[in-house]
Amino acid sequence: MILEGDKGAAVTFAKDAVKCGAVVIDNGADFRMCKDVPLIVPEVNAEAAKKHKGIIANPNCSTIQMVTALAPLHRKVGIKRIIASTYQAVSGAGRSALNQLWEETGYLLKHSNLENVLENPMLCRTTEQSAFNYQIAFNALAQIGSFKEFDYTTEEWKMVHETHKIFNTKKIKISATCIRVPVLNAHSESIYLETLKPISPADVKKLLSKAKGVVVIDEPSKAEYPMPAKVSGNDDVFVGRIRKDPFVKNGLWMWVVSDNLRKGAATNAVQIAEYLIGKR
Ligand code: L14
Repeated sequence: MILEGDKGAAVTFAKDAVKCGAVVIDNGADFRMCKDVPLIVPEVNAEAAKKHKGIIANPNCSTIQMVTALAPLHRKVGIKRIIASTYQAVSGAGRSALNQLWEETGYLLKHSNLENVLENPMLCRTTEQSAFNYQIAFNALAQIGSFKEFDYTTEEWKMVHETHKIFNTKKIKISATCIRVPVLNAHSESIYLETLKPISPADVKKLLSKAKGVVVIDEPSKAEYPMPAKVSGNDDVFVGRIRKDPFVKNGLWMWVVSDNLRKGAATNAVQIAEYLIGKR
């Protein structure tokens, strides 16, 4: 069978698999916003998975780690507004993207030197075959996906629409900026939120420490906080830098790091399957 353009394999295969009696958990973006397709993060909205009609969607990696960290807070004090900035790893864009980062880094180390790179950092040429349009080594790209409404990218809109669907409310004001950074694996997110009811940073730490799938690493006195190079290879969502906005009532910051290939994709899909067969 031929896959349809740049659509995920599920567009071609899911309906037939469902006809044969399978339940399809799709890791792609094609069905996420369809009405009859539950969009599931087990820690957040597992029960909604039961309403499936054969297809269940796995959310976008950036959405999964954000809602996993925020769900306990949303349940307890309500979230009014979210402003998120992501620092996304190259692995999300696939093996060819990882190769691009690796090769560019190697090229610059071999053919240039620090003084030269500081003066003229964009030494790597990209081609039509490159995963990113621009050099990713020693760089940061303010584009993930393509540009859409109000000049937000598809990745930024996914964080808005998918979060609304998973939390089952469109009332939360969400705005995101998604940035690609030259990190190999695990996405980081700087998340600012305003809650409806007040909660102290100490209580946020307590609440998140008890939450399933969440690990708090937040010891400023010991310079301990989550970081992608350490979190890569783990299944949990790691949260640190929990602190209040001294100027805004009910304003909070946190730093959320998770392995985008594991909890952001494969692990979450397996957890949905485990829930369906009663193992979670
Ligand atoms: O929507 O390029 O599942 O890092 C996941 C990987 C979107 C792009 C998705 C990336 C994709 C993202």
